[in-house]
Amino acid sequence: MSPSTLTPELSRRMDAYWRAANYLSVGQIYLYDNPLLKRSLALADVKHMLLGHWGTTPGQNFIYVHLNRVIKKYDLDMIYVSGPGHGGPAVVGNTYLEGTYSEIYPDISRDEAGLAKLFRQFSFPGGIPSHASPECPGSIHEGGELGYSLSHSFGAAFDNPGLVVACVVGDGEAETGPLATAWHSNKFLDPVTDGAVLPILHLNGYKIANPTILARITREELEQFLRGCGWSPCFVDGHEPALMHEAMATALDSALEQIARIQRDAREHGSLERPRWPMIVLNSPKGWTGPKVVDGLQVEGTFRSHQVPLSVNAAHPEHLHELEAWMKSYRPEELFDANGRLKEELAELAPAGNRRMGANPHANGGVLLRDLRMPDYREYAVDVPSPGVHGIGDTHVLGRFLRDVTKLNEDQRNFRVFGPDETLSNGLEALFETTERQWDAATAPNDEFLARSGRVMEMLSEHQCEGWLEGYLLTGRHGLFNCYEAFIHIVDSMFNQHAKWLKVSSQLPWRRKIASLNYLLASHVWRQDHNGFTHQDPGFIDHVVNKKAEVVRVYLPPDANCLLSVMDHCLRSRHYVNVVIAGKHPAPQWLAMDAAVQHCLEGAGIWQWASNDQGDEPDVVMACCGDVPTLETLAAVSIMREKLPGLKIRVVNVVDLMKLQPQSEHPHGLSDAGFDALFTRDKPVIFAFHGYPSLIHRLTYRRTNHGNFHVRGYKEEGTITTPFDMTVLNDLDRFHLVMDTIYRLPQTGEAGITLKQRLKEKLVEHKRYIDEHGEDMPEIRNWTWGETRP
Ligand SMILES: Cc1ncc(C[n+]2csc(CCOP(=O)(O)OP(=O)(O)O)c2C)c(N)n1
Repeated sequence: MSPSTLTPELSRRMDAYWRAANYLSVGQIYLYDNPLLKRSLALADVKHMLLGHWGTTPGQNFIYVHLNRVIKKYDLDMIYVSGPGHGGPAVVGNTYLEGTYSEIYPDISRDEAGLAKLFRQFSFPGGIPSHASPECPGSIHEGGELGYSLSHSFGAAFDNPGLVVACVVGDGEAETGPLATAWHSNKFLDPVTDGAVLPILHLNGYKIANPTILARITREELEQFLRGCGWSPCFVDGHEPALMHEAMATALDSALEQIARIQRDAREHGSLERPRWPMIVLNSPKGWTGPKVVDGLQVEGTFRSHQVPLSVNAAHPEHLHELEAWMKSYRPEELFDANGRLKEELAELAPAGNRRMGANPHANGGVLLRDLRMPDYREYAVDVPSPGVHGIGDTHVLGRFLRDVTKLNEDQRNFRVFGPDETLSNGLEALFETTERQWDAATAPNDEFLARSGRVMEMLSEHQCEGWLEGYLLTGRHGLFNCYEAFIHIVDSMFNQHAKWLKVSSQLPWRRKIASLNYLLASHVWRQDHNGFTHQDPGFIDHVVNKKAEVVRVYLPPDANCLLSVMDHCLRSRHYVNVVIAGKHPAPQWLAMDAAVQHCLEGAGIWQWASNDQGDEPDVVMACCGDVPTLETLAAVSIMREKLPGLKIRVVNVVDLMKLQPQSEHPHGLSDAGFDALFTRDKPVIFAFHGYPSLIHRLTYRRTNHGNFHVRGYKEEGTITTPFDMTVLNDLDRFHLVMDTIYRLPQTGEAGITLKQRLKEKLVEHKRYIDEHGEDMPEIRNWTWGETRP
């Protein structure tokens, strides 16, 4: 017989600790008072509304106590990610047992009074949510929306060579798309410079009302699946506590020794082989140790244990006794002293200080956050001697800046660029002058920019890019996600969850601010002419602006110098989600660097050089937001200034979209006076917008002049066509903008009518030309502001 991993004494104490955590979990779900059951349980001791999830909780408590043991044994720097974060009672209970909870929330003290508050606050008005929410120490992953635990864990492990991230993956969670792909994250982990992720697949067999797929395939299939994803799984099966403690302890020791060996081989012996990282499959009953049968139906080990297994209320008086018996089955008198404090022989099982998973600074990333070393973005400026000069493509200019951000922070190893195979395609090729794509799978001749270690992370999964970046940021580092604009929608929901995390965590004084989540959306709607309709969707910003104003920022720089200024700001900012939309195709440049800085500082402003209303009220405001709308607006203005010279035109460009919202709604919002000063109180505003027109109306509906806002933007017309035709199809082109203006300004009289007729003919000519030649008319392709400027 092989020697046991646990001595009987340690096994006994670990079991007691697990029972204590289970007791606290049941207490949180059920009890309003009487936390130590010092008197017989009465209905008045039970909460009126019973909310929470028991099913996953005992398994997570079991895992936690076992992780505590290995943290101490191997002196591990470990954090805990709870995939089924609805097991909130487990993480809250365990951080309470280890002491971190009371350190952060002294009111929840380690005594009977604290216990009563701990129980009462759970899923209770004014209390805490039932998930591993930001309020819970040690959490970087709320786990409310399932699917992201492994991605977050890998993000946390990148560039943290000493860290082990223990990641509990729900077997239901494992059915989600993001999680199913996340197993492959192991091909992106550098065993030398990154830490380790230890997945613990919690195979408790059920979701809310169904079995899980992974629990209902053969063991062989499951093992082959996990091995096929590159893992070395170790199975811990059963339900008998003593046997399970021993099996889990042995599995964990083995896993951690494998991790140490892999890291030693790579770090000390230079092994270049892709490691087969260990993982654990914990096959234990759902609702383990809870009520076995309720009202004649099996509960333990079934889906029925998912939430609250016993409904305790006046209608079910017998359930009250069952609850009491259930709680007493943990023998609380053996676990807590008369004052409600965990007995010392158990308390000492938890690690000390920052080794406690609730106190690990990686799980409060702002504590570890160091500023990026930033190059001076002005040095990357495009020379703009006069507005309208030719540009190479704005993101290509930005790429050089990002290259040097990467270079300057190479030693700090705290900056990465994430993207689904689009870093080159989005125009950021300069990055590869200084770094590579991190890739630990095989390489072949003709591969480009692949290396075991690199600052660029590319997997064709927007979910992984987003999840990795979030995990990276939440553990105190910086980064950028570059993506096609249309496909960023894939992570709409992940963005939601991150924005919610930022909102809640910003209200917790002990949680330090983290670096902002920066999106660079290149390859945008207007220049997806070669990919067509499927690639044309500017709606992500409509989605983003739903979130709390304190959290979200949206920037549409009209040219490269503005993009540099905006990105410099975003990379320095904290606790926001910044969305930056920029073009990669050659495009005119409007502002020299000083003017760009000033313009971005103001967020929205009058372009005097393009306007002719100097010192006067204009007849019309030509507003634009986004690079292509800016180009079309200026082209429209140049037509009008030539053909309708009497017209007083004001050009307003908006970089910071949130300037449009009232000050009361968004911290960036212009005051009403400031807004009126740009857009007037009563003149027509022809607004050319990058996205869906309704967004501008949504943001400005409270403004005095809103009734005169006429917005042109994407109206879901697109196909493979020429760049200019994209704008024509959506009535955003220069000709339509001029015609719109004439329509709103009857004073343009005969000249206006004649011009309108001419432009209609132009549109016909345009259509005929592109149909024949497959490209835009020379006068469109070659138009520049300078040449036609009156
Ligand atoms: C993306 C997503 N879809 C659906 C749900 C609703 N939901 C909550 S728990 C759950 C079942 C989870 O099963 P599993 O991951 O196995 O967790 P456990 O059984 O351990 O509770 C579901 C479907 C959710 N939270 N997130």
